[in-house]
Amino acid sequence: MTRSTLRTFSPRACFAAIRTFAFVVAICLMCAKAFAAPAPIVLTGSDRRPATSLNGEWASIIDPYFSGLFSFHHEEKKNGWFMNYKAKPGDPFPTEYDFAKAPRLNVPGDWNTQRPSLMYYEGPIWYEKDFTWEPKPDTHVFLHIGAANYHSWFWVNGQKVCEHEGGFTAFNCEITQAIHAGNNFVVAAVDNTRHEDGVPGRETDWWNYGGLTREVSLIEVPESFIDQYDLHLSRSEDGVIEGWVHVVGKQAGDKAEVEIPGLHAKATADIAADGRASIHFNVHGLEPWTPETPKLYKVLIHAGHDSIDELMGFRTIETRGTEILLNGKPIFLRGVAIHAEAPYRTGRAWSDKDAETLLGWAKELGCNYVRLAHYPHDETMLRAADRMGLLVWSENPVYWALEFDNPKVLAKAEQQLDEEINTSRNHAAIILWSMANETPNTPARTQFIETLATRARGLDPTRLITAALLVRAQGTTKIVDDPLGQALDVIGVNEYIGWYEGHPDSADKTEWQIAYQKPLILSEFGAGAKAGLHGGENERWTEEYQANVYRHQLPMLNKISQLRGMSPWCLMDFRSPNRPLVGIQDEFNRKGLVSDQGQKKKAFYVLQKAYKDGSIGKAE
Ligand code: GCB
Repeated sequence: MTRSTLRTFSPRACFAAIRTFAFVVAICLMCAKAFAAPAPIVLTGSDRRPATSLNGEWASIIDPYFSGLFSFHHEEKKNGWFMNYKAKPGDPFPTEYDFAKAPRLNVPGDWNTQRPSLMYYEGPIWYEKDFTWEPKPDTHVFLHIGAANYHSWFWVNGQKVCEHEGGFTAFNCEITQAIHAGNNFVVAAVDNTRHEDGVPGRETDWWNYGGLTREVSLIEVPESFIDQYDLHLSRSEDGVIEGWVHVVGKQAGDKAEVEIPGLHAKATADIAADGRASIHFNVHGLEPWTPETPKLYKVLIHAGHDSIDELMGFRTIETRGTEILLNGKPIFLRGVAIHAEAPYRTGRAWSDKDAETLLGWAKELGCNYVRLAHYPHDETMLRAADRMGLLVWSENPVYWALEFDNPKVLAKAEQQLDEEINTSRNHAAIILWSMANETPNTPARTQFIETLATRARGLDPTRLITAALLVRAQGTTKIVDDPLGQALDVIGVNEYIGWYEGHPDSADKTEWQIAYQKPLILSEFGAGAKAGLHGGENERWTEEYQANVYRHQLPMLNKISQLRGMSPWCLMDFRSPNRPLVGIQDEFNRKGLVSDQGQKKKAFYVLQKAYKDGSIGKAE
């Protein structure tokens, strides 16, 4: 042993080290206790349950210095200063804020488009709403949040009820112990700061809309309740619906029951010790869900005193070689990519009207499919897709470069993937779970996304796994050989020939070399155009240029023998801070086929013609 190691192990030093360690542990435990709150849960089909809406006006306080959240300077302000908004007699501090006098923000809604001073705001904003409540005996009450971008904390009557990270998935915080009869108040802190170790990370090509961007409500369920379920048409047995219903707090003798009155079919199953009841039953005369006939059935799910009245379609999706089979038949996915940007008013989309307008344009284009980029869209959009007959690619927000070697980042991506799948798994419209978009080809990235793909398959073996990959070029040949392709059922590929590289007619000379004998979806191509700007077909930003890019892309794509679908970028112009070109972009990505004000550009009609006359997608 050297002198210095001996010194390290002297009894005095040891004692000091133990004391420091104990002190650090104590501080950590205190912090953990102060910040601890039960993890939120997923409730499948929460929009089908009776709920008390908390939508509408909420009081708001802007907190750019995070003083309300993390002030360690004043003991009294620690850990959510603003949550104690009702000053108590004897409070050592004068109350320096008052939600009653604070300006209002609408929920649902991003804050950016509600107040000009908030357009560029990134940081926390505090929300508060009063409500009254009449509790029923033996129930659980959940605060349902459709989405809060990005990190959020919730208190009910001053008691912390949950914390959530991830801006595009729904979650439910149990508030049974915090809520009481009569007047109550809920306080939320929502922070849209971007982080290197976030999912997505610091850089995206869309506006970082903050706030309670989707609906908020109170959901009351019986003591024993159905939290999740999965019902789908079997791929291996004809005319069989299978899946499971999961019950929390099952009581002795409880059974789960699934009934489809329209098919005179009913299944009853025992609930196992883990709360899960396996469902498997024959149905006769089922009309499978297709884009042409998007038949939805009323499905009644019961367990104990709990019941959910669902509306579901049934179909199968699988691959065979390079084909995609919907209900056993090859299909070509005539699609378009869509951001959750609200038409006309801009901002984050959330309403039925937003969904119907966007998907209505997709139908008008002749689509049977949409890529809902680059994060999970809301239930409203998915319900509309079910109703309107549009197949869906649903996407986890693993976008561009993340900290792929950071296990915490993987955990965040996994959590969002779980929430996405567990929330949306009963939508007939969804056929593809996309793990990622345009991620750099590194071993850490490949391992990260393979882990996600395995997890997604474990959670839902009935759908196809995809990701939008980058391609590499050798002369005029585009090569798709990203090793991630091995983990996918369907290869997605983005390319911008004629926009970020070459000219529109460069597509004519382009050959494709694809390392995988799997179906391929051209998940993005496109070009920018300002609606109403006209000029020559080689003059950038004009509608003519964009239409020209589409005219040259389509024949090139038709030559890719394993092409089974496409979703050009994109349906509608959307806000992005990366697009500052004055007079043209004005902070909008202008690759939409429709402007944010609903003007259809020339390329819309080029694509519409190809989709409608069948000149693209001969595979069908
Ligand atoms: C891409 C991205 C998409 C961008 C688009 C563009 O490759 O996937 O998010 O918005 O390109 O317009 O550059």
